[in-house]
Amino acid sequence: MQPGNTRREFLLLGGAAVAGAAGTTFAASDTQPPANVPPANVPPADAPVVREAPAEFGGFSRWKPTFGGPPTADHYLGKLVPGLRGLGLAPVPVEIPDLPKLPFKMVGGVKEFELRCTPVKREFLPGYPMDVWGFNDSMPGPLVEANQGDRVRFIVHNELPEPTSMHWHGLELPVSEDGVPGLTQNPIMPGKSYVYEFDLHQAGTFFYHSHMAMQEAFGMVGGFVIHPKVAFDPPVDRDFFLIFQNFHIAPNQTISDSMAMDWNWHTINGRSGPFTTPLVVRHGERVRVRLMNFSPMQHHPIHLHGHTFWITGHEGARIPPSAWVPRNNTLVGVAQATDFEFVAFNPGDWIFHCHMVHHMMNHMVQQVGPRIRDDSDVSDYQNQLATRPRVRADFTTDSGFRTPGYPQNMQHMHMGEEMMMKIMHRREVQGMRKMWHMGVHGLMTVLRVLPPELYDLVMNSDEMVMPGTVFDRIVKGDYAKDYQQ
Ligand SMILES: [Cu+2]
Repeated sequence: MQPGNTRREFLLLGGAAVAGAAGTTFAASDTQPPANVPPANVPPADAPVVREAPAEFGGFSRWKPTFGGPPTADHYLGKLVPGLRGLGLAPVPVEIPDLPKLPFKMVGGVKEFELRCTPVKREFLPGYPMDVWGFNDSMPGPLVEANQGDRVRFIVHNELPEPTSMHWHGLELPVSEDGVPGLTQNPIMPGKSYVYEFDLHQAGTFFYHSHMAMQEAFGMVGGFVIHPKVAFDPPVDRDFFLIFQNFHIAPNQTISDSMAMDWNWHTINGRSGPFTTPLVVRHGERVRVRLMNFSPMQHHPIHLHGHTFWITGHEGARIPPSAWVPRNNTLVGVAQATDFEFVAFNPGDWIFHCHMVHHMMNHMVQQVGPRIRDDSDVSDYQNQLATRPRVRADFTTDSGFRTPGYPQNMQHMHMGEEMMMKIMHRREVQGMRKMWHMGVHGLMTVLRVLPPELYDLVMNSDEMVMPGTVFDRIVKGDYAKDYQQ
């Protein structure tokens, strides 16, 4: 890789791409934005398209699907193509959709964090608040972001009705801080607190979790990123963290059956598709996704459409580039984390999902029969039918989809008002196709690769963006042609 002039050219090109806007078909709102909000960069529809010819890296273009290569080359499938940032800078902050970050304060040169182990009501889908356990009233818990070389202190308060213990997964720390009940410490009893303190000499994607098995199944986990002092080369422009989980929650229940072996509710950062918030990036950016699987029992083959990604790290450590593997689907096992990196060269709304078919649905139930124990028989069930009313199967008015079989038979995609508001009225989904949510369930989210002008329109402006307009602009507009000179 020759980062010198080439990288500077790219920075300029990035600026030129933002300035060289193409026409748009968006409907503008009637109201002017407030004085302190700059107007969106949307020129009239007949504005000329001005854009620099895309520079290429060894046959690979950041603006369109290209091979690069040969396979031994730095730029084969975009392998070492840098982001639009310069070399030698600090890493970009991690973005964790739908979850908070854990604040800290400096106390005597130590980064001090506080974690409360708490019951949590987490809305997996609008109208579906589930009873789970987590940290600081969040499930998964808040993201811990720290730097290589930090000394950290965690004050852990147990607000659960039973003992707990905290483990720092993957960290090379003194055994007294490792958080295994009995083996390395006494459990933290209800109402009590415990202090962990250690140095961080590693860098990478880690996590923290209760070391009580059933508590793990209830959701007690959070992400833990340790940044290197200088961003890894090639630098990424965007850095996301996603936590994949499974739960078994029977119809009309809100508590997960942690003894289950199959799982019917699936969440990314505590939400099920289509409530998962899309990852919105600019066309041409280099992107990292740190994907962690904290499902109790099941592994996830993770698939990204429209792009080839490189596996650049695991929860162990950064992988040397000579050992990176290009994939479009990779298996992430239980309690593993994998770092994906790719250049977002292909504009559009791309599904990013687990490929297990049972993980591409939600709240599935058995179609027939009660589950009975071998000391019981079906007459016990039949004698209690009055206490087990049939689930209402009204697809037109049941906004909550509280319906056996949903969504395998896809009877109706009607969404109630609350679900519609919370899913469709988010900045990140503006301009997607009107019925996009039909194809996004369970362990699915969306990667939106938007040309800079459309990115600013969606993410940074107060313009009204009509359903379908951004997608149409990419598919039918001039962008594809502009970038494929
Ligand atoms: Cu899966």
